Amino acid sequence: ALGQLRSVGIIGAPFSGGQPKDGVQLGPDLIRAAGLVNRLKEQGCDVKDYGNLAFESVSSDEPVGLAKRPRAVGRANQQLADAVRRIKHDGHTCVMLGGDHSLAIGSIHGHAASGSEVSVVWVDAHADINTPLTTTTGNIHGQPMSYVIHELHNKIPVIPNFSWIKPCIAAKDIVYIGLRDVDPGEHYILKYLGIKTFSMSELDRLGIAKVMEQTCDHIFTKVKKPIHLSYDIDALDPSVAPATGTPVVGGLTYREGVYITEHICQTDLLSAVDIVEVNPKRGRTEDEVQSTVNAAVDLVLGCFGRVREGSHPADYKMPDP
Ligand code: Z70
Ligand code: MN
Ligand code: MN
Ligand code: MN
Repeated sequence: ALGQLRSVGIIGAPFSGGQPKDGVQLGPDLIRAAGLVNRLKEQGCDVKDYGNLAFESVSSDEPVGLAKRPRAVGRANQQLADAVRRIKHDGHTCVMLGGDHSLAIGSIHGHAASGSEVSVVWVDAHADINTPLTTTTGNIHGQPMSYVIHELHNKIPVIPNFSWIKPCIAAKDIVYIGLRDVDPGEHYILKYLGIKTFSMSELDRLGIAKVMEQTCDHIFTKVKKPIHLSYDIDALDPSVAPATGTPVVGGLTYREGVYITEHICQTDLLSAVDIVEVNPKRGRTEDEVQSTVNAAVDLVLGCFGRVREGSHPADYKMPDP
């Protein structure tokens, strides 16, 4: 990682329509305010901040079936997909700051549209693979994977503002890490498609180092595709990242969470990252908000070469007395 020039393009997506709780749209500016851009530069990255997307409000957006706010979610993701495609075209590793996890639809779609096929490492307490027909909540942040997986295409009904979405990921090119709150329909889909999953139970059994080895073994079985890392902050334990819409006990430690990013960084195949579901309005204290935001920043830094052993520039000159 050290001394290697990494070019990062940041896009903010202040969108909350994939779930009901206010505040998650504040994530991008909060993560920037914690110093993300400068800290990336300090560790040797070239950084271009593309700013925040501006999402127009959708006047009439009644549910379609159970799916809530489908027109707003579809349109926001179309804008995001265009932005991610442009950032990839400009030659950067794309960092998408959400916003809720419905934004993975556009982020993955734009990433996949920019070039070759990609593999997805999904780090989350939740599988977010409900279809609009298996969902019990109607929240589209619990569904993004279902829209981008080839094998689920014939299970997806027509939804307004979703017709641009073409499935672009194969089930075999997906690995989940951190699962501990999976709906019955989602569990069926994961088994039915044979998707590789490391739930918190597997992580307890194997330890994070073996989980990451096996994650890479799985996604590198044939060709080495660029990696899309979609990181829901609620994968981390609520003691580390409490300011999120759906905290679930028994999550990743800070160290496990950062280790995932360090290992993915070392593959040199990281091509796009999502950091989603940071919601300052869900923190009960300022400390809870800061802990969550700092964790989000450290995950991004880990993606781009930060190592805990420390580092030094190649031309470091030891001072003589
Ligand atoms: C549930 C659903 C979810 C995040 C909640 C929950 C999904 N499976 N994702 N919080 N980040 O609504 O489909
Ligand atoms: Mn989640
Ligand atoms: Mn590996
Ligand atoms: Mn999620």
